[in-house]
Amino acid sequence: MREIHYDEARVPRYTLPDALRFADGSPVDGAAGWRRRRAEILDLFASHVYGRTPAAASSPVSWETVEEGGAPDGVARRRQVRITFAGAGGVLGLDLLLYVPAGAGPSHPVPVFLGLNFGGNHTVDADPAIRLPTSWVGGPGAGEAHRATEEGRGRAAGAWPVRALLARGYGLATMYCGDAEPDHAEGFAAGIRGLVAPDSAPAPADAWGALGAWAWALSRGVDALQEQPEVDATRIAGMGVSRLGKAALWAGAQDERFALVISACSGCGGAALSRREFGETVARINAAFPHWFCPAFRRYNDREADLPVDQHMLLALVAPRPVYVASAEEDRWADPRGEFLAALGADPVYRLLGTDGLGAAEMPPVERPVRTTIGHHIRRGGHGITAYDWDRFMDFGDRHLGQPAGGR
Ligand code: GTR
Repeated sequence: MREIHYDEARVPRYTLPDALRFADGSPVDGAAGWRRRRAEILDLFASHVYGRTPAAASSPVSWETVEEGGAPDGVARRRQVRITFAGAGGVLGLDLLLYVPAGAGPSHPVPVFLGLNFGGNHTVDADPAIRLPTSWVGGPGAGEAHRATEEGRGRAAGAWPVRALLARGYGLATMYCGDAEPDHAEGFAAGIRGLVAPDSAPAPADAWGALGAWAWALSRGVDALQEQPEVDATRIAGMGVSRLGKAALWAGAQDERFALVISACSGCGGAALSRREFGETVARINAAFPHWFCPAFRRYNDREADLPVDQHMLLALVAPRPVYVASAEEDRWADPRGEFLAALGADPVYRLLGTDGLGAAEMPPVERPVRTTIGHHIRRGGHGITAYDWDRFMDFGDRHLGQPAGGR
């Protein structure tokens, strides 16, 4: 495996595949041509990177409100919805936690940020009414039993500014990624992938991976949000950080019901260009996380130049809907420059579709956000998500989804 490095001088010369040329070399002409090229690119990502989302995974899905109440501090309403998928191999439950401002209702539906969380909905806020996940959990405090505990309440609150979102008129919806698939190499058996195809070993080259399963969960979240009278389902922003930012981009690429898509520090297999080979590489990610991508993606270990796509094309699949790429200065593993260059690489598609694309030709200085239809910032600090990131995401939401009434 090629050595990992952080040296611009060692970035190879590369040519990105042209998003605006069909596989046969002919140029894409206008918006109608882009629809056809879009389908081609979507298929390439399914065949070579994330795997195909099986049609059998789209239904039947049902929803049930399992808990409702006022929270937090009386400024909002909380609702917990159990999303149930019944497949050939059994039943899978996803718990959606929704907060909306107290004034939201059928005559005043609000835009919502929807994102998966890493440790369970109860980690997002100390609110004692949040249900603990019953699925496998990893990370600190999970113990050998891998079960969520009371101690985990609010542990990830720093990554989820619930009150700030509500104060600006937004709702927040979140689900635990492990409900859809526990994040470890054997997790598929307990998740949607195992449920849909219980006996499909060995997996075909284009079989979906965990990122596909998490993207699927985000779309099931949209299904459920469409049923909530306080939610404006035409204004759902799909978001995620790191591996869940990769999943958010893949969800937003496939599912055009996401009005806006945000990734933070999503790096390799997310917003960063694979061909730069800077920081985390294809070979390294496939070795460390063999369950994330489809088996075919391994063909590109140390052979990034052979990929029929690169990640600028994933961002382009969101076009003309607004997409935001957030990076962090010290997060070199995720290659911030490669993330910016992917945003720049998506620009011609956004412009073809009549938007203002990315309003920067060079990588902007730290904490100078770009708010055109392709949004971007690089903030101080390291890997993760901060209040600074969220403030910029809300600014971007105000600009592109329309400032929520009741917001500032
Ligand atoms: C890292 C992984 C990255 C990123 C990150 C995360 O270990 O190499 O691709 O996804 O995890 O999810 O925090």
